[in-house]
Amino acid sequence: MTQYLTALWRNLNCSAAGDRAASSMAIGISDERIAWIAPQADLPAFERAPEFAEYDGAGAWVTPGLVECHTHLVFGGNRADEFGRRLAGASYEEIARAGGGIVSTVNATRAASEDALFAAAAGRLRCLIAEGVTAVEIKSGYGLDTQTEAKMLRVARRLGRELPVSVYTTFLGAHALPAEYRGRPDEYIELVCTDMLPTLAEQGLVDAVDAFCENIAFSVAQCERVFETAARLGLPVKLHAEQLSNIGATQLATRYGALSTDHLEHALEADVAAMRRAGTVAVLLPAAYYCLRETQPPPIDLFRRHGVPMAISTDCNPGTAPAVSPLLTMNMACTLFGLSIDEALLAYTRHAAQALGKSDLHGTLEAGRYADFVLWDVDSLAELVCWLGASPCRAVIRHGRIVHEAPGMRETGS
Ligand code: DI6
Ligand code: FE
Repeated sequence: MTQYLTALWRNLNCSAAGDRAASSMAIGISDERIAWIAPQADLPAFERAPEFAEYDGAGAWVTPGLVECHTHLVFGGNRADEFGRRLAGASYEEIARAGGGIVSTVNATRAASEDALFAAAAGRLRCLIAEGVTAVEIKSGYGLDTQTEAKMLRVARRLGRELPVSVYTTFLGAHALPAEYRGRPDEYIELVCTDMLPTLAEQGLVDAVDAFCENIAFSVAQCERVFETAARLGLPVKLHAEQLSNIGATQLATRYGALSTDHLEHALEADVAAMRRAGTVAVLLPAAYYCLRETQPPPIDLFRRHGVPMAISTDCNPGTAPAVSPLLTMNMACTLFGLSIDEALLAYTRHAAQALGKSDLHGTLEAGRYADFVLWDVDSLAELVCWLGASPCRAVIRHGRIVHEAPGMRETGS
């Protein structure tokens, strides 16, 4: 077995998320994957092999690499002015109906060059990586025409090539109605289904399909047309559902076997039961809830009772969640929604990978998964969640290589 080793990580208090047994473990890596996880006491036999490098984790805690399963990371401009308007009393809906909100980001995104979009998104993505993210989902949805949606998705793909993170793309053409289709939402949906989605899928730019099913966005019938198109193209679906009201979004998504439904503040028990039957993950986005000062949290107890896995993500976007901190977002999920520490850690690893349909690659420390993990300078995993504004991240390892190191990291050669 040792001839396959390229690196050995030892002195780790190894704990899969949710597993509180803190014993010293070592992780063997081969071909970018975890080859084995063994007690440190078993190491001497391996250590004699000449061909592997060794890295001393010096008692750090290790978790799987964090998985961001819901972001709108690529966009032009920013909407800091809306923050001020909301503080002065305007609601998200009012701002959206007055031509602000998503549509103003659409204008900025259409005007931005591909390089400018890349540079701005790369800065945000580096913040995520520095807090332990090794896989991220990135949605389109600020182009709302075929050309700009393609531009956004190409930028997302380029981020995955040039930064040390796995990128999964989601087409969100049905995010908002572009100004040129005002009063003609069905015609816009027709464009999405007959031109945009098939063209972008053909170009290999789409891993999954999302829509915004809400009174201020698209109806159940309109989202269903998008899902029918996705199904015809063999693409998995997910849905922005029950964020501001309940118009039957989750019921639609589960009929199409959605990977996830996201937000869910207004989900009812029948929705949660349908999610359980369909194997749909509940993606919680507490930063958006916080920024919009919502008052109705998602029904966490129903998810627990029905055994629906919960994931958490930043929802990083310029309007409702200008958030690039997974750790702060976990804290919000615990403080605002009442998740336990173990639930929050599982939500950012195993369940987030499940929400992307990528459990075979990400989200757990197991032989065969990518060697994606994070070393944390903490005494217990609770510390990951309890601090506000500090990152105890010591090192991020992706595909078996160190891709981010915090100052003070001690590396030993073999
Ligand atoms: N729900 C959200 O959380 C984001 N999009 C959506 O459909 C918000 C996007 C924005 O305000 O720019
Ligand atoms: Fe979103």
